[in-house]
Amino acid sequence: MKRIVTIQDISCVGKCSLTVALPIISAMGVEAAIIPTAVLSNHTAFPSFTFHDLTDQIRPIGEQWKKHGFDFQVIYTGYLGSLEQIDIVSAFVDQFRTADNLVFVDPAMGDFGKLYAGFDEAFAKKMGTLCAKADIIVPNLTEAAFMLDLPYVGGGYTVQYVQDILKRLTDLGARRAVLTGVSFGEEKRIGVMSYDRDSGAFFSYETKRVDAFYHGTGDVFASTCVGAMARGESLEQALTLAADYTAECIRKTVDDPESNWYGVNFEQAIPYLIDRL
Ligand code: PXL
Repeated sequence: MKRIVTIQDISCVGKCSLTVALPIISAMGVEAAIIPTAVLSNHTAFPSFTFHDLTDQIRPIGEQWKKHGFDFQVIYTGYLGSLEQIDIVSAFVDQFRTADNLVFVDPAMGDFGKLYAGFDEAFAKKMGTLCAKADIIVPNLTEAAFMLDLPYVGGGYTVQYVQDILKRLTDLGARRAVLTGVSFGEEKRIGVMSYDRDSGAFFSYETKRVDAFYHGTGDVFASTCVGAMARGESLEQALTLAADYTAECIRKTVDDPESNWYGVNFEQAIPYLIDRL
């Protein structure tokens, strides 16, 4: 059985990070090992939250795992809470990367041109150093702009513009970069575009845009993508499945009169995900 390790926070309410990654990766038939980097009462999009830092646990967990000889087909990092955490997670990547496993970094730190609560430009630059070590990175346009020190452009951009950002992202060091939440000309569609530095190839995939915004969709997307890749799918197949499943989660949420802004009804779309495997 394939095994992923995912390193990110656990927000106890408000479906994101580990509460999304664990069930999705498990449903895909892949083992999910975790390192929780912090425990929060709820994610930081709420007006207040508790935050208990677990930075001091990351190194000793890694040391135990080395002793026991655990290895991982994918190392997937998401939301991290401090500059120090980025350094420690970078060291973990150095320790656990092998010739054939995959380092997948979701630099989860912002949306709509703004960084999440508690982050600043120094944090975004530092996240760029973790992205440099990755095989695949999956920022949105906000995260890309902050890491590259470029102005945020939220819409009305050209394919050329997105391709240029993707090339600049791989210049940071990652072999392949994916931009999520990309929407060209026709605002009724939304999707992803990727660039492979080695082959020079671009790939893009779009779905019908649902006019609603919910928190945690980036984590649903990234978790599905790593699950599919651990199962041996190509990046392009994984991106297609992840985009389709995320869209299905959003549709389920829109259809639920009791849904919330702070998370998607990803659970109700799990049968769809399994059908697609
Ligand atoms: O979904 C990204 C995310 C993860 N973890 C925490 C967050 C957010 C987004 O706001 O606050 C704690």
